[in-house]
Amino acid sequence: MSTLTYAERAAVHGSAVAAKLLRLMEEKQTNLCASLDVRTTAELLAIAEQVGPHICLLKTHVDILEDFSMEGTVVPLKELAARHGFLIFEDRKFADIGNTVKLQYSSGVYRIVEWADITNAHGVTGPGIVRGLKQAAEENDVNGDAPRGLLMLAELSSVGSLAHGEYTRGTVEIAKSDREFVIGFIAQRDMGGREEGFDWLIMTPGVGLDDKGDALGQQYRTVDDVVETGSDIIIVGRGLFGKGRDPAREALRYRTAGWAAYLRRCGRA
Ligand code: 5BU
Repeated sequence: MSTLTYAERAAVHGSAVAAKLLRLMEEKQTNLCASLDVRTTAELLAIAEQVGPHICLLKTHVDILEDFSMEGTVVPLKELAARHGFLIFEDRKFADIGNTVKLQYSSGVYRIVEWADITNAHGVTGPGIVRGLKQAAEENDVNGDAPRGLLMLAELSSVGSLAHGEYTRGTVEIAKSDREFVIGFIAQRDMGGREEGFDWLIMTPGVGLDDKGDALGQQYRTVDDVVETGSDIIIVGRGLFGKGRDPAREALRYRTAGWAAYLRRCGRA
């Protein structure tokens, strides 16, 4: 795993969006990504406002929202992102042929490519998925001011996931097909690549300090555990806002734990 600081990595990173994210992590001193699976735009914006000062990234599943619209949801969310200084990650988990995912990314109700800095994809359909999504990202970025990055789904947090061994290795190979657009992985541990010149960001869901899991297969690991095994960004959802929790307080708690674990890994603690 990387023992460099986020600032050191930002300075030389080949992806504009990864460099931007690493820079703001260092500036804000946070490696926390808030995952807000809520049903209404009002809830999404209210929690985003509370956790905004503590996060580097906000992860959405916009298809859960009952009232999504570009004007009502995306515009205020982008305003919050600019004001608090965080990027947006739509956890779309694309999983189709290149031509189809290109359309899914750029069109329909959500037009994800227009507003999400980062999205993700499964490797199951092969490297065409990266090419299709990249084409949509390039066509959207006509002015050169909307860099986009893709995470490949190398591993999952849920019980009985089939994404391990050969599947994970194959997904890593697909990631190597595009050095600029693929910025890293959703994974539970480091995915290597540094000896070949890759500096992938590892983002890890399934993080919780108070619960072991849920009734539907989710499994939680601690902040220290995931950072020690190579996670660069911890993704926390219900740990922040579930069970009547106070999102601002919990975000500060996870952020403090995540930053301390990162400093220890870099030998700076
Ligand atoms: P939670 O409330 O912290 O359990 O939410 C976890 C989020 O991360 C949720 O949005 C999932 O879709 C997402 N997730 C996950 O939990 N595990 C995985 O392996 C992947 C995504 Br990939």
